[in-house]
Amino acid sequence: MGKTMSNAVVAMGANLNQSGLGPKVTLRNAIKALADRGVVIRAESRFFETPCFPPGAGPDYVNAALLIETELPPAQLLAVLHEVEHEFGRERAQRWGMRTLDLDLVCYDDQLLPDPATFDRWLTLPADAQRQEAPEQLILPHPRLQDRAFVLVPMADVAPNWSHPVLGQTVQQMLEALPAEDIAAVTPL
Ligand code: PH2
Ligand code: MG
Ligand code: MG
Repeated sequence: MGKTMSNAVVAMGANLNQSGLGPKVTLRNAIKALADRGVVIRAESRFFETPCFPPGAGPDYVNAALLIETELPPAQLLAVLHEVEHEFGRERAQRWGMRTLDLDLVCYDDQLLPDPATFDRWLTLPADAQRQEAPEQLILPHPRLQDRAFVLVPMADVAPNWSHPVLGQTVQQMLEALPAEDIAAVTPL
């Protein structure tokens, strides 16, 4: 393994059927599609059923996480994720809308993108603004990962000791900071 290899976590989610196939099958097929494109999958989380966020916005999700190893820089890796989303019928319409497949790049080593000031603006964005605004650039780590049990619980399966470069907490520590009921609602399938 060359020193150019990086580790990244991809959060997977789906809450709509696609060509008659349910979210679980879609996630399974998407993992194969990523591997077919040369993405090296180091670890796969369990699959979880999770209540839709925001509550009432749609059916429950199936969520999972992958630890991957790659030579692709973040933007190119993201392009591969978008290709696979497209292959599985994803149409980008509505912020936080329902989706047949969502592949989010959650972290890439300990990189902070695009720069510390921009990251900080997204990290501290008030809740009402989060509903309105979606970043046009890739922000890493994902600015909401520390809030979401449906990201952290699967991530704890594959990268429990990854440490957030700004918050200084591991996945396990961020998870322990969430309300117990949020964690309990994320149920293994
Ligand atoms: N993804 C969203 C919006 N809401 N809710 C759950 N439970 N899981 C998700 O992956 C999810 C969501 C936007 O990508
Ligand atoms: Mg997404
Ligand atoms: Mg998402």
